[in-house]
Amino acid sequence: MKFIKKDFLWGGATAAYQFEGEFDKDGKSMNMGEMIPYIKLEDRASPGSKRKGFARAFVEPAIENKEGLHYPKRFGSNHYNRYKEDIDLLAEAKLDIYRMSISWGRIYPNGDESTPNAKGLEFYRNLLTYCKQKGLKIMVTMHHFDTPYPIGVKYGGWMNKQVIEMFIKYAKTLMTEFGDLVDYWLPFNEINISALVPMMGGVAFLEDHPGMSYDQLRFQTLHNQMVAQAKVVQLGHEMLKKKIFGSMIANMTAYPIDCNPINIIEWQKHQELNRYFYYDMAAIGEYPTYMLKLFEKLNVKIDTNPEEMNILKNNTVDFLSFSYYMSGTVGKTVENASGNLSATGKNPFLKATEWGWQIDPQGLRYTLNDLWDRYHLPLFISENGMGYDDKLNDKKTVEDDYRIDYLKQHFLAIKEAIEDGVNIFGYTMWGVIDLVSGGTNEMSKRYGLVYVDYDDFHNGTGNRFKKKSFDWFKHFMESGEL
Ligand code: P53
Repeated sequence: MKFIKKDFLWGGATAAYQFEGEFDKDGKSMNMGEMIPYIKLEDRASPGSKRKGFARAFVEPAIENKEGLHYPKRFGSNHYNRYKEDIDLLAEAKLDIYRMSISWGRIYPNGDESTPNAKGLEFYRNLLTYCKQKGLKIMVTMHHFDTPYPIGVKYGGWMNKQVIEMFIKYAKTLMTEFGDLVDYWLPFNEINISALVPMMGGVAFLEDHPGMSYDQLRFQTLHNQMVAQAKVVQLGHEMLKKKIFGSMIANMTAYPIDCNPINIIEWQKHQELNRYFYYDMAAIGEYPTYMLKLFEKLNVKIDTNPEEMNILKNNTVDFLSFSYYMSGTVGKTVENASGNLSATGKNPFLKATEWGWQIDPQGLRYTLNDLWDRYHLPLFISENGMGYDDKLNDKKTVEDDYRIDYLKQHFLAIKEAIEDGVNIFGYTMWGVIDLVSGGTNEMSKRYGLVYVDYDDFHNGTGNRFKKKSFDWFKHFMESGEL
């Protein structure tokens, strides 16, 4: 590969609960995402309220079965049955690496079994072996927003310290069974989203904890997952003797809206709270002082002990990975920027996708430089891409020049960051084969190089069609030319 540098890994990413389907096959239990029905667009986001659209697919109460409702994540892209065809496509596009997740509920459906589900192990062994045969390197996410629902019901989810131990048992099984097949491990996808929306990340419900504040719930959930992550790193280093364990954070780069000093302070606090806190926990293994102060202010008391704090401190990650889709703006004078931890404002210099995600390749260069300077750990972009309501044309393809342009600009930004001196070793494009949207449950919010023939209600053949971006990506992989 002439572009960028030798050994840089280019690839694509998916997640089990958006891609596999067959939600109840071969002993698998359900997770929260699979109980959230499709919500009609008119009932969901309106322009400028993308946050509502995002929240609805996660915060909506779980409804196991209601007639007339469609549950998109139960069906995904039917990858469970079509995995060979999918991996063939990834190999044909010449990807170096495939990032996928393993569904906890296929391995330990209730969490507390003493032995793993053989059928679940068999599926992933076949899949991973097939990836290796096709020459792909593999990054596995152990938890991509899919804690088994039975753990939520019986144990109250991640508020319960027993769940940490159940997760470690699951992680140990994965590393024992697949340690020789997997190249990189991410214990948690977007661990910071757990703190924002604990019902999704961790199956933790306020109703189970009368009198508890939402802040207490979400920061305790996050703490327990951070401890679990550090324990996986500890165990993984012992078992596999390699530095292949990373964190994964939904990166929320924002700019100050202007040079008004009050806005700079507001922006600094926003970035501490929404970015640096999580990276610090994973890379340094300590709570930053501003978080301790915030906990005092919010009356949050983290249930922990010296042993846990030592585990956090002594088992920091080997590399930092993050998702990067967009940037935002922050300031006291920005409407929409306060009150909500993740909401950011508009930037007049940027264009946005239909879902209001502001496209900002230079923000990726900025983010890479910022993180490298701060942490001196190798970086990996584990998600990036453009959601678009692609239409299949008469020639059974999609002319997705907008996506090619998005990817090209972001690849150039990575190149610039490397020229700046940043140590980054790979990139996986999100939803490389179309899958159900995490945030909105739509099939029609598509990211892939490959179109999957399902609509929002899973009408369709499920057949795969290469988009124009597929050929573009393949050419890039073969020639190094953008
Ligand atoms: P969708 C919020 C903000 C940024 C990334 O998102 C996020 C989220 C939560 O959805 O999630 C990641 O499908 C996540 C994927 C998800 C992807 O971004 O809502 O790891 O599961 O599909 C894109 O457009």
